[in-house]
Order: sequence, then C-alpha cells, then structure tokens
Amino acid sequence: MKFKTLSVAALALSAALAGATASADTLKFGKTEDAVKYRQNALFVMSQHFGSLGAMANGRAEFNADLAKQNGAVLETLATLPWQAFGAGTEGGKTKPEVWKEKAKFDGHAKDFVTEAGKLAAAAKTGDLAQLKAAFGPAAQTCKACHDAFRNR
Ligand code: ASC
Repeated sequence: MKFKTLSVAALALSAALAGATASADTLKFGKTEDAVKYRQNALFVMSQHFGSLGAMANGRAEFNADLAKQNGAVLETLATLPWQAFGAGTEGGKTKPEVWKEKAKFDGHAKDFVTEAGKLAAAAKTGDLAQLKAAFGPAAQTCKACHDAFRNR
C-alpha cells in the first residue's frame, strides 16, 4: 500500500474509533452493586480533580500551572471510565431509569463530556490561566446537562 493510502486508512480508522464510544470499556461487572459503586466512585474522584481546576479557573484558589496540568491529565483519563459501568441491567444509585431507555442520548452526553475534558486538559497544559478559564465553563456545562437529564436529586 502507498503511504498516502495508508494514512487515509489510518485517519478513517481513528475517526471511526473516536466516534464509536466515550468509554474505555476496560471492565465487565459481575454484580450490579459493583457497577453502581464503580461509577459513583469514578465520578466522585473525577469531581475532585475537576473541582481543583474549577477553583483555579474561578479564582477561588491560586493558579498553579503544574497542579492544573496534573489535574487536567488525571481528569482526561478518568473522564473515559464511568460510562462502562452503566451497562444493561445496572439500574440504581442516583441514576434515572431514562439512562437505559435513552441510551443514545446518554452516550451523547458522555461523549460531549469526554471531548470537553480533553479540551480542558489541553488548556491546562498550556500553563495559561486565561485558557483554563475559557475551557472550564463549557466542560462544567456538559456535567450539568447530563445531571439535569439523568440524575435524581
Ligand atoms: C463539579 C461537580 C459537578 C459539576 C457540576 C457542573 O465540580 O462535582 O457535578 O462540576 O457542578 O455544573
């Protein structure tokens, strides 16, 4: 195969993979209880790292470029994890049953969040507070949109 053909094929493959899912899909859960615990804990850990970036973006904490970069990198990895724990038959916790009735919509929210978390991590990597501020709001909005639609209060 010519190099050009190969790179077009590689591009098509990466586009297909990027479009396929927001999830890392690294685990299978034997018990619903474990899936619920996993997603709650993954989301909690994520919220702590996200919160650290938010505090800096909103001026509640002093900006520390190294810390922002590290929290961005952790967030980017964690962002892919919770979604695999919302598999069929794992209704429970604070999650509304709509997640399983409107799976495509839920997956869309997850994907939007993963995209924005990636942008936030990239912004944090620049070491520029203005970029962190610009990327934080849209990322928080993707958290809120999904919570409004799919999380019980
Ligand atoms: C957080 C957190 C959330 C989101 C949400 C954004 O830090 O724990 O659930 O941000 O409040 O609107």
